[in-house]
Amino acid sequence: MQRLNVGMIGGGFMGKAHALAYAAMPMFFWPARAIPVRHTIADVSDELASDAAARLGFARGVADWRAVIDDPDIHIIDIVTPNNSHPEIAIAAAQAGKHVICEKPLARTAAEAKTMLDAVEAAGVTHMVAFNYRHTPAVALAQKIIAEGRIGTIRNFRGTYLQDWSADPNSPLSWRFQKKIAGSGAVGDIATHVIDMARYLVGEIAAVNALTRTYVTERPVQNSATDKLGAATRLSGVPTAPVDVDDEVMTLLRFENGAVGSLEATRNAFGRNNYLTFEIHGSTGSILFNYERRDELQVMFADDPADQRGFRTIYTGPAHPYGEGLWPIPALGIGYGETKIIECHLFISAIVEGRQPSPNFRDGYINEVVADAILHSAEQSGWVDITV
Ligand code: NAI
Ligand code: SOE
Repeated sequence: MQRLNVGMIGGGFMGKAHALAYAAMPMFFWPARAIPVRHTIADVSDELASDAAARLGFARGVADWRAVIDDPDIHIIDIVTPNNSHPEIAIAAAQAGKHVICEKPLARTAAEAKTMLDAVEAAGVTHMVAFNYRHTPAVALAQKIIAEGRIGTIRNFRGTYLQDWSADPNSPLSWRFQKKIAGSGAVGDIATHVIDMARYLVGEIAAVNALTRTYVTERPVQNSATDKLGAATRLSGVPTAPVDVDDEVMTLLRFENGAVGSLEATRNAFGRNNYLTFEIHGSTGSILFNYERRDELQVMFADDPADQRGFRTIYTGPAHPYGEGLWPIPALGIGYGETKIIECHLFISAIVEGRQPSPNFRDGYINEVVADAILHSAEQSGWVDITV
């Protein structure tokens, strides 16, 4: 069986998630189209790189990502670093003829994302952007139900992504609160996941009308470069510095196909953890999903008998998307890891078959165009058309 050597750049939260997926994917999707091999990992120092290699099962760790790109034995570059470094690494990887998977958001701005898209297209390599939530079986099932016309013409999409890890003002000024590294706040970090869902489920977005808010304007400065995500690492009695990104965004959406919608995303909603939801109303039914109950899809079909109308719960399992590779009975539990295992399966299959997976860098670029339009709309107060 073909083996594809992976060079991973970054050994933090997503390094762990992607490493798990490389190890586990062939156990789930067998026979695998190819076996991904955890070959080399880079981080910012020898110490961090060696630690990441030992922890995440890579054969070696190096302190310079360029050494990974220059290694002729490596077939895949996996970018799991903060957002500002995505373009330089992805473009170098494409120019070296490597297949590339890059975490979301693809870049800080649409202009940066376009340079990445141009580079992978010019090089003819396989590329993927890691918007993994669309691979949750219940979300893929929603997409199938919509594509089959079971809820008719889509009229309304209502999406949220609510978290509370940054609601505490003492949670540190990690890279996610610095525009020069992250690009934006909740918009780029989590609203882009909802944008990806909306495009996947409903279609292209034509215009947005948004507002943003920053509630915590100063945060304590942290020593480490890694983001430990909030309250778990509350700091007090240390110097503070300004936050220059949004904490929260709300926007109206107009879709090209005539549907309308809304999106809310915040990292400051006490009590909400990974509350990524959508409710979709069509002319003959409705669908409801909440990632915090990710085994379940709620559906309502208008042609049900009058005395049985109402939302019903489908528990995803072997009969549903990706069920052939996952667990043998419904409700054993789909986790975050499974979404990354499915993502890995789709990426490796696309490489072997010489085609592009979905979502790829073009999706990553379009999601950034919508994110930029949201930020622009919030600045000028009014509708902004999406021009790709
Ligand atoms: P993190 O802060 O946990 O880890 C980042 C790692 O990259 C650290 O080990 C850091 O030392 C290393 N690093 C930074 N610059 C580097 C460079 N130039 N060369 C090599 N290593 C470098 O960050 P996290 O949470 O893993 O985020 C990484 C990316 O993944 C971001 O783009 C983020 O938006 C995305 N992400 C996506 C998620 C999803 O659900 N798809 C979830 C969490 C993050
Ligand atoms: C923090 O908001 C974060 O880690 C995001 O960066 C991820 O994209 C999201 O999946 C989980 O939350």
